[in-house]
Parts: sequence; structure tokens; C-alpha cells
Amino acid sequence: MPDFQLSKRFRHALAALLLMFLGAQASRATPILADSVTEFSGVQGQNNWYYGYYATPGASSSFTQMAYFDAVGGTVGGSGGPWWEETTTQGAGATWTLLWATGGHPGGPLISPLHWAVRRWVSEVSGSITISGTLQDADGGGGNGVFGRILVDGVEVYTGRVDAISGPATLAYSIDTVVSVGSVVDFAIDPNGNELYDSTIFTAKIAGVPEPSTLLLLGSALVALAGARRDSLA
Ligand SMILES: [Ca+2]
Ligand SMILES: [Ca+2]
Repeated sequence: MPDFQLSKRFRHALAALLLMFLGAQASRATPILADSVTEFSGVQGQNNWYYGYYATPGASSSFTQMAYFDAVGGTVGGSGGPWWEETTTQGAGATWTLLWATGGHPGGPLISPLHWAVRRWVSEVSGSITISGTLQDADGGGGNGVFGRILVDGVEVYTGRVDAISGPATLAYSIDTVVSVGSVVDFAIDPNGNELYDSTIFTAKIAGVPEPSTLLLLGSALVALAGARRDSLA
């Protein structure tokens, strides 16, 4: 029956087209969702990034936005540029808590209260994400290094320690974690006891993974294609 043959061919072609389309969708579904360096700005919340500190070490709930952005900024330990400041850095006793495009500097406890410098990304997606980047002690002038920590909704999912003097000075990291819409992903610089020579590079690229719904559709298309092939062999 010619009509039936045409129908099978049509189904086969349709399934193949669907497969090609969904395959293309799936391969595109690992976009970079966020980049802490290229998306750095002097506006709180721009590109879902916030700049602040933990007023209580380790406590995500104590995240406090920095109030001052200096578009000129400066350098500390060879790093810097335009930066956020916990307090304006002019004047004696000012905190060292800073964040610039590629990293930051924690504050205290020697000169000011102990504050971790924290940049925060708020997720607009739900599902698995991969976070990767560099953690580096950028100032080898002295001190005891820092901890770089990543916390998702207050739960620590990555810990790295770098020290330009005792090593390692640099760590490359990549972790997989799960977020929901509205999850807060914090990149915290902990001074490891004191803030001497704690200028730190801490970068982050956040990538998504294929949506489960896309994979489900892809699976359906494969089943349909297999069915069409079975029909044409029948
Ligand atoms: Ca150092
Ligand atoms: Ca330190």
C-alpha cells in the first residue's frame, strides 16, 4: 500500500529531523551561565553578582553587601584595579576587605574585624552546574596564605588553601554541584587567621548542563527513530 509506505518514510524522516534538532539543542545546552571576571561591575546585582563579606566567618547568612565602589581602585600585592570596599580605604584603621574583577582581599582580624571577602552569584536556573576557575595567593610578600571556599546555600562545596610561600601558590578547581532558582553561590576568601599579604585571585566560570527535559525529549526521539527503523524493516 503506497500510502502506508509514505507514512513510514515520513515518520522516519520526522524522527531523524527531531533527533538532529534535539541533538543540536543538547550540545548547546552547556552554556556559560556566569563569569566572575568578565561580568564584574560596580553595580550590586548586575548579572546576578553581589559583592560583600561575611560579617561572621563561615556564616552565609551574615553576607553583607559592600557599600563602596571605587572605579579607580588600586593595587595590593600586585593585584587590584577598580574594586569594592567594605569601608572606604582612606584613613587609619580602614578594613582591607576588598573585591576586584579577578579576586579580592579578606579583612581582619589584625586591623579590623575578621571578615571574609565574598562575591555572590544568585542562580536563575535549577539543576546541575559546573564551577571552575583559579585560586591563587597573589602576594608572596609574607603571611600564611588564605582559604578559598565555595558555599552553595550556606553549605561548603569546595575548600582550597593557597600560600605563595609554603605552597601551593595556585590551584585550578572544577566542581559539580546542584542549585535551584534563587540559590546563592558564594566565593569566599578566608584569611586563615590573619590578613597579612592575603591578596588573592579567585575566579569562577559557571556552566550549566543539559536540561533533563531536553534529554528526555532526545530519548523519546531515539525511541521513535528506532520504531521507524523497525517498521521499515517489517
Ligand atoms: Ca600571601
Ligand atoms: Ca592569611
